[in-house]
Amino acid sequence: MIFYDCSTAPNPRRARMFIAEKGLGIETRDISIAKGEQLSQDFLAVNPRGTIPVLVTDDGIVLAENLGIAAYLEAAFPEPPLMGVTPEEKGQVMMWNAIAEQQGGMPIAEVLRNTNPHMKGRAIPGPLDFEQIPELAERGRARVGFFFDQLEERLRDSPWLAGERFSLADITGFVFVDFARVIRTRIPEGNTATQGWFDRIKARPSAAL
Ligand SMILES: N[C@@H](CCC(=O)N[C@@H](CS)C(=O)NCC(=O)O)C(=O)O
Repeated sequence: MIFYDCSTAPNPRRARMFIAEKGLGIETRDISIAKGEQLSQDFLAVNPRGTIPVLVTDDGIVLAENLGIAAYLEAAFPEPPLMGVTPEEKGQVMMWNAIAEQQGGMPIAEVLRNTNPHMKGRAIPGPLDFEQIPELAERGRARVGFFFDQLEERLRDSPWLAGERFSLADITGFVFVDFARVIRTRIPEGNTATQGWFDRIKARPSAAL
């Protein structure tokens, strides 16, 4: 297998943590977004959508998208389970993963990509160029606040996002909470359940990679 990673970006970090939590060692190639390598002919030949992460299986199947990579690795290497064991857990993992991705990752990206001068004309990842829309950054900020509220409410009742077991949903939530620093946003003071959860994940070896 070959794993296409980018050390500076949040979505590849999610896959990198998942691979580490599975205890797998996979040949890794770093693609520098800063140098524009994701849009090079060589990389577009691997993933025409020009995004990272990508996992190429031993059979040459190309898996872009975190969820595709995670589902494949979970099926091929079931231990330790990271996507739930019982039907209830499996449902909750997918639900909280989607909440973290769509209500955490997306608004943070909306703020960053619509304000950062280096991302002018690159407001959306991928092969097409889109101009920045400042109003989206404003909307994104309000949505990030709501994301932190939702996390705190859930983590006051549950040790992990999907219940009693650490999962893919925690990896996704953790990576985006950490990435919020790029828009100068931290876990709000007083959100002690979220802070405790974050610190427990930060102490895991996979978070240091
Ligand atoms: N939904 C995709 C998102 C992948 C994605 O957007 N990756 C970003 C890095 S965080 C990227 O490839 N950016 C390339 C660019 O900005 O041109 C996934 O979960 O794998």
